[in-house]
Amino acid sequence: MLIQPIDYFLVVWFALAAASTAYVAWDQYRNNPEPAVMKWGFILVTLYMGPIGLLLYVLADKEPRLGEHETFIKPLWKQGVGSTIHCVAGDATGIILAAAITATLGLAMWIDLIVEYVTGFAFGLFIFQSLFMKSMMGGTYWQNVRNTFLPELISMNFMMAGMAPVMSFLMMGRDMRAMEPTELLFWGVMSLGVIAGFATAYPANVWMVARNLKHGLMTERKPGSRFDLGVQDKASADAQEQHAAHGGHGQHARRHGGHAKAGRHGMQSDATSAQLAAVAGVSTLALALGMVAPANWVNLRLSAHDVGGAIMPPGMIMDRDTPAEAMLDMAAVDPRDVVARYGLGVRGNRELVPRIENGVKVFDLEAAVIRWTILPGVTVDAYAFNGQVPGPRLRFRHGERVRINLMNRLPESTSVHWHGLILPNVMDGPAHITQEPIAKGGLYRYEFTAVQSGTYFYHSHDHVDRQQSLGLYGAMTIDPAEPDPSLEADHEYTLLLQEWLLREGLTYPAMPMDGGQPNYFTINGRAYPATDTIRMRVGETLKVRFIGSNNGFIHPMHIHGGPFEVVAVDGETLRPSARYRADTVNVGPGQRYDVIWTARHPGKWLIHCHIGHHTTNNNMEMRGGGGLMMVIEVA
Ligand SMILES: [Cu+2]
Repeated sequence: MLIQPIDYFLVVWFALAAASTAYVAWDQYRNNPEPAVMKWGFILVTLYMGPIGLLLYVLADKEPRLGEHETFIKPLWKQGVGSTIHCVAGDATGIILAAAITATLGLAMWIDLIVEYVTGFAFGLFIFQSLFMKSMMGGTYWQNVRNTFLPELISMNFMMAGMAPVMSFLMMGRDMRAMEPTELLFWGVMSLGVIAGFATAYPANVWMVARNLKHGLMTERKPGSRFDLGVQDKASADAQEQHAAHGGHGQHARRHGGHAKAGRHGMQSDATSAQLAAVAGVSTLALALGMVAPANWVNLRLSAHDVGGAIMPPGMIMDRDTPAEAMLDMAAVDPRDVVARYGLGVRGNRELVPRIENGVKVFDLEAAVIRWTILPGVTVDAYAFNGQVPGPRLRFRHGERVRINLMNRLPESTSVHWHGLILPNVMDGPAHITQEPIAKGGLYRYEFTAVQSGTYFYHSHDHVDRQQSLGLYGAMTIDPAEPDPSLEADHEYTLLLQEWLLREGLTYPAMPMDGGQPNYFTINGRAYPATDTIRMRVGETLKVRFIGSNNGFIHPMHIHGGPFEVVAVDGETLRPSARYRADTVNVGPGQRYDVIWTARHPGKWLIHCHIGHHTTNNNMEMRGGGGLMMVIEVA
């Protein structure tokens, strides 16, 4: 699925690559007089390098006019291209196949790289060089293996020196979909890797062609074939010329059906042992650098099974020691897990009507991934109970028996904690402490009797910093057995707070750490100006239940228009003598404050967090503010 701009770019890229490859294949077989192994080399490399492969083909290899191939391909830079194409076709095919297989098997990145190198080298040497070239080079298969070993080693070393860092940094980068062969991004990284590998292998290939260590481009006009010019003398003359142009490699003999002698097949290299040792040595150093250096910055011990598919927030510190679990904790919600989408018409914190079964109030909760609208045109991918953020408000009375069935439809395990309640330990909820986490697709039944009253809430207690930050929480209002008139008001509003981190269309759990800082803030799942407006009249009272469902930040919640009276803290009703007046309460994670505010004068009075950044939407004010802000309109 296309979830990032890069995905659209890649669709276009691979469409161009397919078109380029089709053209090169068609043109090679229809118009270009060269051996099949080179035709295949260009076809494969164009598949991997897209339009760049096509460019190389047209500029260096495609016969410009009938009968000119022999002279056209003579320049050294073109011979170098041919030699590199030949190497890359074999090596890259091996590397890409190995990468797809090792990723599917879930091997660690560092093992991937070694397997890729060995497979690429083997593919290049045993298949592309020795097997396919044998018919042209003559000699036995093993003679070919021996003779091509050193040039193949040098070329492969440089190629992998360019390709390995591209794979390491991009696969273990921010968007680790690049580790999954089922994702377009994986193939995009392979494409870019091959292009980098081609560039790093090219200079050595030019040198090797110049020194007659490797073949460059060749012309083949088999008598009677469509490429036979029918002018034997001219062809022979061209062949001789071509033969001389790069030291000769048995082409002349081949055309006449003969075979060159075993050994160097007429290629007499003038490279000295010292030169060969120097180039091979530097190629090995480059290889080691390309394979090992990225391990300074990225954790190459991880595999596609560990972190494949995770997309990390910009600015998160990821180093060579960052474990997979830390990455998964902060990863974006996968938009493909979204099961339902809700607009501004759907509210959170709606009271859930229970069923009564044998005198027990039964609530059904289902956790799933939804797309939730926090502002006009701004949506988050949330973990939500019953398709709303916050989850539904559970209301029951002191003394009642309550059962909550929790169905887990999240892509990960979960559990629920009933914050502040006195209940049997096994019903308390912390995963791995009092219960096994509820697996994906699992159902768990919580049951207890309410022995308290006041403002409480429930929230996820499995990977809390991720799940609660993504929206897994809801209010619990427990009414006292006997109503207390001093705690009642004309209006009541329950207010649950949350921070969000939304970037480039992806939602990450907001956390007080690098890369996790929030840029959106909501009251009951909406950011101002999309928050509710409370309407009341002068002289009326408003009871606000502040709930610290936010789990990484403290919000000093302030009401304009004069002080309120704090009547309950953390669900505990304060004795009348302990109640106090204030105009701001610090609502920290887990805390609750019940306050009663009186409308003294008509007008628009604000409830808002007193941290300025928390009353902005992505650092912008809209209609006087944003985020944790709402209006009390007093008539
Ligand atoms: Cu705040």
